[in-house]
Order: sequence, then C-alpha cells, then structure tokens
Amino acid sequence: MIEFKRSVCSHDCPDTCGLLVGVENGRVVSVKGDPEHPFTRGAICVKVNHYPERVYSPLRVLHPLKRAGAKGEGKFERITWDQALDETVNQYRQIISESGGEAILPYSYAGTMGVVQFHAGHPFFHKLGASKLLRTICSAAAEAGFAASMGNIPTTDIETSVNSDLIIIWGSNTLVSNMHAWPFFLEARRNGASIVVIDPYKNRTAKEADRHLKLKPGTDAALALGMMHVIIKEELIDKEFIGRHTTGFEQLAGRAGDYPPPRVENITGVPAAEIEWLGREYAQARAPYIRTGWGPSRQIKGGMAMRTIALLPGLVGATHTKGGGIIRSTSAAFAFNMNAVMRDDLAPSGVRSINMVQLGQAMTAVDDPPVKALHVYHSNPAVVAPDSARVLTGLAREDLFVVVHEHLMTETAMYADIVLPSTTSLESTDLYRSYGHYYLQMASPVIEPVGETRSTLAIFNDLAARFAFTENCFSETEEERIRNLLNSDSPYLEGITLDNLKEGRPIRLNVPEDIFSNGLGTPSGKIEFYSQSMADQGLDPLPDGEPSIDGEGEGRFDLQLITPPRHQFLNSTFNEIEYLRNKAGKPIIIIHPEDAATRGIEEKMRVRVFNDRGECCLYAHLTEDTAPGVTVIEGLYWPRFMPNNRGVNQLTSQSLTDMGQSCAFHCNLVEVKPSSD
Ligand SMILES: Nc1nc2c(c(=O)[nH]1)N[C@H]1C(S)=C(S)[C@@H](COP(=O)(O)OP(=O)(O)OC[C@H]3O[C@@H](n4cnc5c(=O)[nH]c(N)nc54)[C@H](O)[C@@H]3O)O[C@H]1N2
Ligand SMILES: Nc1nc2c(c(=O)[nH]1)N[C@H]1C(S)=C(S)[C@@H](COP(=O)(O)OP(=O)(O)OC[C@H]3O[C@@H](n4cnc5c(=O)[nH]c(N)nc54)[C@H](O)[C@@H]3O)O[C@H]1N2
Ligand SMILES: [Mo]
Repeated sequence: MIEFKRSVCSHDCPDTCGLLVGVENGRVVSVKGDPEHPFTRGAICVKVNHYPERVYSPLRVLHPLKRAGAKGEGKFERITWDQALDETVNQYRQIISESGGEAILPYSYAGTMGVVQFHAGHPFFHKLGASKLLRTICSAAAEAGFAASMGNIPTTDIETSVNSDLIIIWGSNTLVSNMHAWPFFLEARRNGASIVVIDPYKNRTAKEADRHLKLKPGTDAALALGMMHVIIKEELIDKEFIGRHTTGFEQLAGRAGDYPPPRVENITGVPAAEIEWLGREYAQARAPYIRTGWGPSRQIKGGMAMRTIALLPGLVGATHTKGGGIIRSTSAAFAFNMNAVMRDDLAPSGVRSINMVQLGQAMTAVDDPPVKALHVYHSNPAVVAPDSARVLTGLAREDLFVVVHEHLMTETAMYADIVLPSTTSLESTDLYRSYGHYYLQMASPVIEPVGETRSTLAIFNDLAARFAFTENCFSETEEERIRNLLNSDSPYLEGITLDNLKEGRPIRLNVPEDIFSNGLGTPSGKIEFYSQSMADQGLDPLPDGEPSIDGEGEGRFDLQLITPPRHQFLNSTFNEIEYLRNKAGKPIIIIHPEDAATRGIEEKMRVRVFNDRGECCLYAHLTEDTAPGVTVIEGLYWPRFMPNNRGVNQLTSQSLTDMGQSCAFHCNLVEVKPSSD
C-alpha cells in the first residue's frame, strides 16, 4: 500500500512546493504536489515529478569514497565513515599547522534551501578559522540594486497580482523558473489584465504573453529610463505619492530627460514607439504589477539595472495599490534568529573572505596563504561556477585536498579526495522558507537514509566532535536548530512554533496585506530616486542607462551570449535523470538566422562557441526568437553530456558586478563557428 507523506521541495527555486511523497515498503515510489499548499496548489514541475529517479539514481553515492586514481578521473575505493572523517580531520590539522585556517575554503550554495542544512557548516568553519565564503553567485547584485531603491524588504505577494490590470514580467522566465506564479497571472488576465514580457529572447514565458519587448541584454536601466522619460514628460506621474513616499524626484527628472525614446531605442534595440507605449500603459494602469527576475542583474551593471527597474512603482504610486506593486523576493520576511545557525561570533576577527564567483582565481592565484583544502557541499562548482577552465585547473591541483558531500557522482565529486554520501531532503529534517511566497514549512524524513548517507548537519557534528569542539551548537539536532531559529522577535513569525510546524503543513507568515505598510527599508524610509548611500559608495546616485558590456571580450567578439535556466534542469541538478535529459534534448545555442548565415551555420549544425576564456560545442538552432547579435544557451548540462565534454561556463567570467559582487552570467561576448571536431 502506498502511503502519502507531506514534504517540501528543497531545491533552489522561488516556489518551494508542498509535496506529497508516496512511500511503499520504505521506498519512495512517487512524488506529487500537495493540493492543500495555498501557493503551489497541487502542481509540481516536470523535474520533481521524476524525483524517485533522483533518490535511487545509479549515480547516487551510497557510502564514503576515497580517491584511487588521478584527480578528476572518477576512480574511487569504498572506505568507512570513520576512515573518511579521520582522514579529513588529519589533513585539516596538518594544513592549519602549516598554513593557518585560512588555507581551508568552504564552498557551498543552495543545493538544499533548508535553513538548517544550508548553514550546517558555518559554525564549524568559523571555529576552524577557515576563509569565509561570500555566497554571492546568485542574487547579491539583484538584492543590492533593489535595496538601494526600496530597501532590503519583502515585496508584493504574487497572490495579490490577481487584482492587477497590467503584469510586466521583467527578466524572468516565469513558466520555467517560477511556474506557480503563472496561474495567478492568468487569473489576472481573465479579469482583463495583459501580460508583457521584457527579455532578450522569446522564452517559454514570452511565447504565452500578450506582448514581448526584445531588448538587448544589459540595457534594462536604459529601457526603464526611457519609460520614465515618457511618464514624466506626459505628466502621468502620481504627484501626491511622489511627495509623500519618494526622495529626489527633481534629480531623477533631470536624468530621465537624457533618455528620450529614440536614444533608448539605439541602446536597447526596442523601437521608440514600443517604449512610449509601455511607459503610457504602465502609468495609466490602475494596478501595474512587476515581476522582476534575476536576468537583469546577471550583468556587469546588474545592480544598477535592478535599482532602476525598482524605481518605476515610485513614479506612479503602484506599491500601495491593491493588485499593483513589485516582487523581487519574499525572503526578507522570513526573519529568523540567524545567529542560531551562522554563529559568526565563532570566527576569528579579521579572517579573510573569498568570493565564490572567483573560485577559479582562489584556487589558482590566491596566495598568503594559498587555498590548500576545498570543502564542497550543496553545490557543483565544476559546472555552475563561471570561468570553468580556471575552476577545473584548480580542482586538478595535486596539492589541493578536496572534500565533497554529494548525493551523486557529479563532475565536482569526480575531483574529490574524499566523497561523503549525503541524505536528500526526503531523508532529513529541515525548515523551508521561500523567496517566492509567504509560507513556512517544516519537513521530516519520509524514508530512512538511503545507503550509508548522512545529513550535512550530522557530518559537521561528526567532524566537530573529532576536533573536540565543545560549543552546544556542535551537538544540536535539526529540531533544536529550528527551535532556536524561531527565537526571533519578528512580528512576521509571531505565533509560529516548532510544535505547529511539526504538523508538516505550510504556515503563512503574519505579513500585512499591504507589504509596504510599515515603510520602506531605505535610509530615508522612502523610495530613493536619488540615493545618498550610493553616492557614499562612490556610485552614481541616480539611475544610469549605460549598457553592460563584457569588458574582456569587447572589440574581439561580436555576439552577445546569455545563459539562462533550462526547463528540465535546475542549475546543474537533474542531469542525472535520463528522462529529463531526453526531454532537454541535445544542447543547443539559439542564434538569429542572419548571424548564422554570415557564418555559414545551418540548423542543427554542430558549432564551436568560444571567447578568450574558453569554448564549448553545441548544436545550432536558428530562430527569430532572438535578435541579431544575441545568442542564448539554456541550462547547465553536465560537461559529460556536452559534445566535447565542456560546459557553458567555459565562456562566462569571474568579473564582479557593480553592486553586490555577484556574477554576470548573462554578460558575455563570444564567436560561433561551424565545428569539425
Ligand atoms: N527550471 C528551472 N528553474 C529554476 C532554475 C533552473 O535552473 N531551472 N534556477 C533557479 C534559480 S537558482 C534561480 S536564481 C532562479 C532564476 O530565475 P530567473 O530569474 O528566471 O533566471 P535568470 O537566469 O535570471 O533569467 C531570467 C530571464 O532573464 C533573461 N535575461 C538575461 N539577460 C537579461 C537582461 O539583460 N535583461 C533582461 N530583462 N532579461 C535578461 C533571460 O533570457 C531569462 O529569460 O530560477 C530558479 N528556478
Ligand atoms: N552559466 C550559468 N551558470 C549559472 C547560472 C546561470 O544562470 N548561468 N545560475 C547560477 C545560479 S542562479 C546559481 S543559484 C548557481 C547554483 O549553483 P549550485 O548551488 O551549485 O546548484 P546546483 O547545480 O543545483 O547544484 C547543487 C548540488 O548540490 C547537491 N545537493 C542538493 N541537496 C543536497 C544535500 O542536501 N546535501 C548535499 N550534500 N548535496 C546536495 C546536488 O546534488 C547538486 O549537485 O549556479 C549558477 N550558475
Ligand atoms: Mo540562483
């Protein structure tokens, strides 16, 4: 008999789905959506639909392994947990005595979004005196840019968008990366709203929208300034709102004056008439709603792009209108007592930080001390980190000791000296916040750990015990950590207890209906058209419409390349499922027919894509879904599934964004040629 148990999807996606996991004889046999989850409402994506194939994948690592071949060769021998942990501790002791704790670099990201496991290594590495990792690979530029305009605060609930009459999806492939928002947008459309997508190519979402504005990558700030130009010139602004809730309107008006639609057409590639149309539509809508994705922020000037988009609601007073507003992320509402899991107080003062975007550099160029050990968990840097060539050179270093916690024998795990087999979220306890909705949910294991796997927290507790660390945090269980996380005075969490979370159902945070009713999070408490804090950081205090450009490729390569998510994968995860790989098909590069013609490239032809950083091979797909000059590669195929075993991050750069020190994954210049190899 199949018994369905409640769980939560742990993957890095705004939707944080409620799941019902079918278990029979102690094995997961099916995964479906929980119809009682108020946001995800019983639907799940094609990826998680196939979850049993991930849990029982032939690539699942079932017991600790030790390297038995060359680095990266993937030859291992089975060892016991005691051997694996002892070896790790011995290596770390030696490295610390020779070079100090900073020679050890933890590297982790959001393989699981569970708040406990995500942070499970923080206290341990602080106590070791290891280098700190700046976890900026994803959202840091978006966060910093948005915060400069509106503050680091929760944003408008997607559920309220049903009352909107204009939905702008700005640099988000919602149907791929936030699919549970779509039914709310459709409900708004049934009530008369139109849906506009702003994106460099006609992605899955743009194909379903009422209108698509195809801007050049990296030109969002200019587009938003063009809209502002129209709105201000035609006096479509909300003067009363501007007076009460914003600062620096006069300065903004001056700057927007520099961006008349014909100039903005030149920068963005969007026809002036469309810019005028969008400016008017936005200002004249009763309740315009913007969904910003992360796309605009994955550009060298991504912070500025996000900041500028986030100023639009301030001109027309959209934030406090029922159905109107803007969403970037809801995560700031999950205001836990983070010290309970982070324990920054355990770190020695002055310990150095290393930015995860620059992992390649950290392993190949950083000195004083050099990185001698890399401890990877919840991430697959051999595939996801930019500038793969540098990352792989680093991982191949004979003198670098590499530990990897994994579910699967990933490309990164292949480079490990020690692989530690890890439980999935179906085998461990955690607390899940969301960055797309306002429900908090706890999940308890629905099956026993598969093989000899252990949770991340259990592994770090085991390592801490070998170092004889005595702080309480090194012997806490998942439940104890959750109880401590909830020990917060945030009004959003009031009344939410471990006991009611343990029932396993999603619990709505106590957020007000008007999410901005408590004011904004900027220094002035207002929407800052002019930002003194940006001026203080030496940045332009006003929005700036200069486009982003890949400085390393400028003048050398002609085609822009963006590398957004693929429907069938989640970053590099789900490559292990054959069904999804087949659905994803051969890796393709989307190229405009004119660009293909001048290069002698035909449909389905194998092509080489390259720049000074690296190269990879894919198959050409010729379509006017993209503009001339702009190419698109969707998704992170594992290099072993790419024609010449090289992944798309061969082409991306370790350069940091203007704000937030994030990665400009969509800011690349490349060349494409027919390939013979
Ligand atoms: N199926 C699936 N779902 C996912 C993921 C996945 O890999 N697969 N990844 C998850 C993660 S970790 C995250 S952070 C989110 C990300 O979710 P998204 O925000 O949807 O992803 P982005 O990579 O930011 O790309 C979004 C869109 O921005 C466009 N874009 C690229 N450059 C620009 C630009 O300069 N301006 C504008 N306006 N648009 C641009 C891309 O073409 C793309 O359509 O999705 C999560 N969900
Ligand atoms: N070119 C390009 N590169 C990108 C992006 C892009 O748009 N374009 N997107 C970027 C973004 S937004 C992000 S967030 C990063 C994401 O980068 P990562 O955080 O590395 O994401 P994943 O590729 O999903 O890899 C997560 C790994 O963690 C493992 N894992 C999952 N849960 C657990 C667990 O509980 N325990 C252990 N031990 N392991 C677990 C999974 O098996 C998987 O191998 O990638 C970035 N890379
Ligand atoms: Mo991300």
